[in-house]
Amino acid sequence: MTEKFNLSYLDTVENDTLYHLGLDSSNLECFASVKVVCLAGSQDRAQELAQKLKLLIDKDETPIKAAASCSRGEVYLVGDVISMSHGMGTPSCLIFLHEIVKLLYHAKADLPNIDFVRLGTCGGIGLPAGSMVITEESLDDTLIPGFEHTACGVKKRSPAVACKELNKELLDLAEVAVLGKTMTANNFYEAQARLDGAIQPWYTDADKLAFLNRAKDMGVKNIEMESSGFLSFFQRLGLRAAVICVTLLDRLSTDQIVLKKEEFKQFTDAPMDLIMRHIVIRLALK
Ligand code: R2B
Ligand code: URA
Repeated sequence: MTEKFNLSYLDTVENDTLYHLGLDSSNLECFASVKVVCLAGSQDRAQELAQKLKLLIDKDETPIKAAASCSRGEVYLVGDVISMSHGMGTPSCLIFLHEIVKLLYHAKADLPNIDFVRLGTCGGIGLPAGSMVITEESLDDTLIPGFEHTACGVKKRSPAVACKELNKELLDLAEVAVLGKTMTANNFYEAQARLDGAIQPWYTDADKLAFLNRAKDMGVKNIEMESSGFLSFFQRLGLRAAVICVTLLDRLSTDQIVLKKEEFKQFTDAPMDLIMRHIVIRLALK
């Protein structure tokens, strides 16, 4: 279901407030030639990627400054690439998606030719920690495909399928990556069938494994908290979007993430390295 990108109804809004970005629709010319938007959950990773991009694109190592920053998230602009944070969970992510697409529209950027890529962390299902997963399609936390959202008091389900062309471009560049389905959960604990939350679960370890194995048999490779809303948002607009996540643990073995700082960095560097290789091609950099 594509509602197609048509934001001309926003032209009647005199000075459109992008509240969570701390901007409005004036003076956005610097974003007009954006070609790739990278989104990470945390501000730290968005900043780290921006700093790496500055070295890659501008050959400059001086500390990066945010183009937009408020307490909720940060946007960095490096050459024709945005690196920004979207917070944890689909509700937070969707706010930033609405506002970044509005920003790019007001900046007169070429939206149909922009790649929107989420770089995230996740739990793997039957994959060792440190595996890179590219999402083909997302399911909700009851294993129903797509994303259910409420609009004006009405619940609707939309498909959440990644852009096939963009996925192929990323897979061709990745040294090792798995393509598969992703389960998007509304919570890190019970919705991901963890047994170590603050509320004693009604389900047993056997129930948890039965659920995770059912997901595995359906082709689910990983579990995170934003991809279904993310992919369905861009699919509704008919824009190019993909999700690359690195697994921090194998959920068939454990619920707890116990990683050394260096391991976490090594794991989360992998999706950044992949998107940078993609950016070199998209921006025709040498
Ligand atoms: C992955 O990691 C976060 C939870 O720890 C969440 O944003 C996600 O999708
Ligand atoms: N993020 C999640 O949402 N789940 C995990 O298990 C790890 C990271």
